[in-house]
Amino acid sequence: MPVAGTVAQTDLPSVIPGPPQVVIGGLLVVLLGIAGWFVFARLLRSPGERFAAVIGDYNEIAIVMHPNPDPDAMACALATQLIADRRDTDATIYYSGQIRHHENRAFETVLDVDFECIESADEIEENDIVLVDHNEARGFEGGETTEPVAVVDHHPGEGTGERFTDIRPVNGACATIFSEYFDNLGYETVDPDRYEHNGFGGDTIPPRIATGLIYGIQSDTKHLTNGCSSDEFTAASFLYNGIDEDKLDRIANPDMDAESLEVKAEAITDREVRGPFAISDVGSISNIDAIPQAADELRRLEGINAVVVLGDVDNRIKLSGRSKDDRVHMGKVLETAVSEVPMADGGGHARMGGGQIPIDHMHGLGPGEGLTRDELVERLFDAMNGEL
Ligand SMILES: [Mn+2]
Repeated sequence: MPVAGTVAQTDLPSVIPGPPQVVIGGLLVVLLGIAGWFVFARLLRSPGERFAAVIGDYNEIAIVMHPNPDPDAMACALATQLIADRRDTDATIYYSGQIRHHENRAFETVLDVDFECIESADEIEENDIVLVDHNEARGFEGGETTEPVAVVDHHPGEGTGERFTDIRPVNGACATIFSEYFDNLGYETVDPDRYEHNGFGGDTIPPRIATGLIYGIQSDTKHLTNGCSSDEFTAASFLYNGIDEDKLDRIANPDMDAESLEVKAEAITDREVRGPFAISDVGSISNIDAIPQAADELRRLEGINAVVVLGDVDNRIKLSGRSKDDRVHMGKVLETAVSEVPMADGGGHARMGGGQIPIDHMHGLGPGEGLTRDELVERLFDAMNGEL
């Protein structure tokens, strides 16, 4: 009997339908359900929400723009800084190279922004890096070994962020992507006049940032005429109310220094035209930006399909070429034309290119034959005609 009693006792839990098992089983189902829902909800989050969540995980981040940043890169850096600020993350913006071209400098001045210029990765104080408008860090010492935590870009490429990557080559500007992020996050634009009088809440986009983003889109898409998707128009419409027209005008049409205008005038007056091609030598100048600006202007002349402007700066001949003729690959033209001169370089894309020749080496160096200035012009014409 005692034996049977013992058996009965030990059997007891399994004989009576065990409430603990049911409860535990039920709890497991509920917990799994909640976990599943969380995973599902995370997957469903918009790119803007995921980007903001990643940024918000850090106390401080470095936002890195590509070398010689353009308005699109600058606008995206400002947008990232705003998202960081709203999550109490300190963000510093860095770039390498220079902020050149008068529109780029006007962007920096009119929007009153503060960027740190670096030459090496050691100068970046924060441990965690976000790349905007490019997907692989370059242009500064140690750039190649940088492993960013997040990457947002519209250029094709292999670069990725450790925790977040959003690369959309279909878009004409990276600022388009950031406009969508703001929309994702429920941010709203605010009329610049109202903003000045009433300040702003935590979900508004300051007009200077909306203005920067629209100019980023405009300048990367030739004012919405080139390389656009419908996303650029959606972004423009989203930003519209928050645009400060006065600031936008000052960025888009900055005052030009007298020398740039004079160089443009000289490039046009002294042009040498052969068929659809023009070359202009503007001589010695001090503002290096004036050469590409003059090339842009010369290319707009009726009947001219490809141009090269050359001028002397700092003991070098600088070349800037433009082409709207599919038969003239400007990068290759410049590369071929300067190939005879030691230490010279030339190259670029089909429609635009640049180059430089040390004036001392025009006469040749070592085995190099060198060439005269007139020969250089002849070589440029020959290259444009496909005769080199
Ligand atoms: Mn861009």
